[in-house]
Amino acid sequence: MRTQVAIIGAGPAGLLLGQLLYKAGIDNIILEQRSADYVLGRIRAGVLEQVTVDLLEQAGAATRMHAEGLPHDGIELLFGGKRHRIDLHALTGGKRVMVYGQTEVTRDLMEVREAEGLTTIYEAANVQPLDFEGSKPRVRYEKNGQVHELECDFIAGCDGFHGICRASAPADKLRTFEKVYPFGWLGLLSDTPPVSPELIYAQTERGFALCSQRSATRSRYYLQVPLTQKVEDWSDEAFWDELRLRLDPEARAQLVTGPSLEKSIAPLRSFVTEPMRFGRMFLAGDAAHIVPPTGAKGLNLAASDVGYLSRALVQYYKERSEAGIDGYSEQCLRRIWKAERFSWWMTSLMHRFPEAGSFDAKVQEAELDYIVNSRAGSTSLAENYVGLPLV
Ligand code: RFL
Ligand code: PHB
Repeated sequence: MRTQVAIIGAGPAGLLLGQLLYKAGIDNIILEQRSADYVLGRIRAGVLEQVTVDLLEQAGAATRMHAEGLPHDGIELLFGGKRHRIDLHALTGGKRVMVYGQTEVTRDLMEVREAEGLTTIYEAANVQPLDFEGSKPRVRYEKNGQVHELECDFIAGCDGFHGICRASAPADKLRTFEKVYPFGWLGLLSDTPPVSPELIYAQTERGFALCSQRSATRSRYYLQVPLTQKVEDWSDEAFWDELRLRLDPEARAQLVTGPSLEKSIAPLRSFVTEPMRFGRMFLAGDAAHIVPPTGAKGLNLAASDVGYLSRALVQYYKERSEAGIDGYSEQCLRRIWKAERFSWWMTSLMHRFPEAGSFDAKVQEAELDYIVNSRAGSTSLAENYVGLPLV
């Protein structure tokens, strides 16, 4: 079997790349180790930047998002028991974000891919990128106990943080930068109306909480929890009780609770790999970097990486120029490091750190007070939250 671009991983990065390349007339095959249902069962991100919305449009996968997604013009910061609105729209000259779940983005991309008759090989085992430092890369994989090889011009490693592509890159050519946080997020999804029209990011003495949503009838809430805790330690009742304690009186009164549809704990981490290209293999999305979810940037970075990569590959095939693929890593990393900085900053601002003393707590309070009361402070948050432009 042969294709132009072999894509490893059918998460949002791989599926979006496949669609952008297809639209530009570039042939691709996706290899995914899990089943489609498994991929759709992962409840993750919920906030899309305009850049991501634009790329989904370009990919021809934006119809349902425009019909069902919720454009949001602001977010609220809750601290000292009071909520303060950050007017994203006014502070950024008219930009906004779209609240639409990663599950839905993935489903829409899977559906357009299937409708176009493009190949995705699910449940591909022992996927191995080979010979990417030469001119004829290959990907070996097993399906139903049989070994297959896919020949290609390029390999796109869109296989997430635990994938095989970064692990296959030559160790002496790879640098990693990492910060692990001493807490995780316990998330709960429920068929209950959101507590408030906009997202609430809450900084409290008991720890961080986030009130997010998927629709007018489905909510997503998160609580900062110590890494020592397990999801089994948290009954639904315990979750709702703790969330109430981290809200302001009005939100507490408004909160509608119900049984959880999903509950899970995600550790928080900042991580970057440099470079993102090894010969004819590129890394994109979580395969190359991780951000803590506080800035809502993980899925958006995955989208902007593949936006750059598809542009670079179009340049290669249509204009016979290698300038795009040569500049890919540097171009991505410039945007990634800014999102890493913002996500780290939002995490530091909003969470309770076990090692922090009373001085740190006062500085955190002062910073929050500065942000909501200074136009420069709010603008900086807003500009990063809605997403920096693709350059
Ligand atoms: P994904 O979504 O992890 O997809 C990678 C795909 O590659 C497959 N794969 C392989 N396939 C073949 N062979 C192999 N050897 C393979 N190894 C892996 C996997 O099965 C998978 O289908 O990466 P991608 O596409 O880069 O997308 C990135 C986003 O998923 C991610 O950045 C965000 O979801 C991060 N994230 C969040 N981001 C936010 O902005 N807001 C959030 O609330 C938020 N919550 C989360 C998250 C990530 C989580 N993880 C990774 C545990 C919550 C969780 C729990
Ligand atoms: C979510 O809805 O899952 C979500 C929203 C905003 C974040 C993180 C997660 O910052």
